[in-house]
Amino acid sequence: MLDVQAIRAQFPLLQRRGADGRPLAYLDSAATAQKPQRVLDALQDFYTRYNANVHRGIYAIAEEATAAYEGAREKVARWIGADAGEVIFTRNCTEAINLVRFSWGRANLRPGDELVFSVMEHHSNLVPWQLLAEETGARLRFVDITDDGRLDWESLDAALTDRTKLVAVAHVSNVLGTVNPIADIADLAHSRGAVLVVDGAQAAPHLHLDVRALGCDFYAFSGHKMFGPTGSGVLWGRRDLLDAMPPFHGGGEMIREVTLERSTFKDPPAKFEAGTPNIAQAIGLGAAVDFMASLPLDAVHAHERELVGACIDGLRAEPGVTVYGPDLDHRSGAVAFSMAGIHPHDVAQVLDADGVCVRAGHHCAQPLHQRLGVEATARASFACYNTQEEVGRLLAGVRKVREFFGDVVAGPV
Ligand code: 7TS
Repeated sequence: MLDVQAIRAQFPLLQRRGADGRPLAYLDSAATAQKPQRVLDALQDFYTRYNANVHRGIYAIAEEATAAYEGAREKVARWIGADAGEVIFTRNCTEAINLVRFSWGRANLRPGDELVFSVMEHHSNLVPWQLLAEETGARLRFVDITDDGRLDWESLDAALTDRTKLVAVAHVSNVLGTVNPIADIADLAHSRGAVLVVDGAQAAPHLHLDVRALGCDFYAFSGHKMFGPTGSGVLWGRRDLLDAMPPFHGGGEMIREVTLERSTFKDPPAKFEAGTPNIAQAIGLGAAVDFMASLPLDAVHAHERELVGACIDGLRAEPGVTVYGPDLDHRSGAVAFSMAGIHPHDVAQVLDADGVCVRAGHHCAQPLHQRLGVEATARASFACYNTQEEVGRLLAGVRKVREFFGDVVAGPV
């Protein structure tokens, strides 16, 4: 059994109380996770004890800063089963995906090549590929989902041709919660000669990743969703691909030698980290990895599964509520739902009055909402620190929403 109270005690924000005196029920970790004390301490420690730029100073605190920054890279690398030289620090998942777009994409795509992504993608794993297609003359092809919110395998198979150069897919959907079978997708993509980019933003907070077992070529995620600071993100890439790619940004710290006419570049990851990086944030992300490594992850998974299961069952039992996404065996921490005739913003607002934080809107997945036939949904998302009591507060809030709006809205059920 997971000691959830002991986990909660590590998160100062979870001690905050709402207007009614009860603690906040924070059910929006898919947007950003709360931060444990050890991450806050790591930031404070850096700024108060050894704030200096990295990779240049030869005085003591500069060396300490460099060691902590590179130490964080090694922690992340170990956590995802990679070598530190393959781990590039970025600002967030979005920047990590755009790094692939600019560095790999522009060097490897020709007119007539094809890019494949699914309708369940977050805009961060969709808009960059639209822009890349415009920039290179490549074409876009799309993978549909099944009606229960899983990747449609036949549609994926049909979308892949001998012109496919890149397949982009989320490991876990931020709306449907669907966990996609990355290793199988990698096999299929590779059999057609394509590289696979995985958007791991919603997987990294829940799973102990092993990028080699997943078999993908690039894996992108955000630090702030896995208990780290904002401004921290990661792109993992296969070493041979990174070696062959041109730089992302040009500037200081990524060069070997510069003349007025031209420059040569360092090896990865330095080649992709121009300028002063987000040093504190990377160190904070290292502390977030320490936090995750301190958890009994099997118990965390079981706990999160129980929360999601109770949430889905409870919502489905409410008249007029539709829950999106697959069954419990194929999903992770996000549960999107709608209430007949009631706008999700109204749902979120009534819940907020009871100190329950959920997100409402299209969750940066407009094509997915078009596919689902709704403009917007409300979404509860869970992390290791959430409790059944909070699920109960969500369900009570949903009942209150229905009582409040039920009489005034004559919408379709
Ligand atoms: N990919 C997925 C699957 C996401 O859920 C998000 C953020 C991103 C990429 C982008 O992450 P960023 O850190 O670069 O912004 N998702 C959400 C969400 O669901 N609600 O707020 C942000």
